[in-house]
Amino acid sequence: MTRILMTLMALVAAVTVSASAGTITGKVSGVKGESVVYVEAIAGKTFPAPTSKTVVDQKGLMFMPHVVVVEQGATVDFLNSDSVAHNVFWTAISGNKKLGHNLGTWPKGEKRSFKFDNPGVVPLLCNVHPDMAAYVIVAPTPYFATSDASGSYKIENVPDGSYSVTAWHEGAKNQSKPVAVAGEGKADFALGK
Ligand SMILES: [Cu+2]
Repeated sequence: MTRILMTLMALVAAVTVSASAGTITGKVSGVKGESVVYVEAIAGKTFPAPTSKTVVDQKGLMFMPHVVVVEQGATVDFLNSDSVAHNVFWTAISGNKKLGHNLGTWPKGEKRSFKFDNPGVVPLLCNVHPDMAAYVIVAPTPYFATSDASGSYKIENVPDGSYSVTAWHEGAKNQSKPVAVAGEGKADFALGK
């Protein structure tokens, strides 16, 4: 009995290990520069809030980085490294105006934090400097990646399964497609306005 149980446990462990080693790779074309690709919410699955902190700085009158992707529930620290005051606000998340928020305005060396509990696209603005803009993409799963400048991306540690995968690029229309992962999955996207 014990031996059977141990064999079963070893089998479960082996399956768990192989299931966590999958990847989704592909290319986003039709747009220039980096895109964000992420696995959409998975029915019946929730994920613990990530503990890693993400920083968006304001430096040289620009948000740095310009595009950042975080997992739902992540906290982003907004810094100000300039000698002028900056503000951070967004009017909506993925078009939902109820999720608009203004973090306020603060001077150099200070930071304000925000926990993004709702997935979607957060277009960051600064009401002191109308030219400043950036994006926080809040992915509903821990399975996301930023493409390189050529559009190639790789999402790692995706368990085997069937997913809806979305590609986002600034100024382009989102595209989602079904992807089956069995160790590997592939999805190419062609984005346009
Ligand atoms: Cu500013």
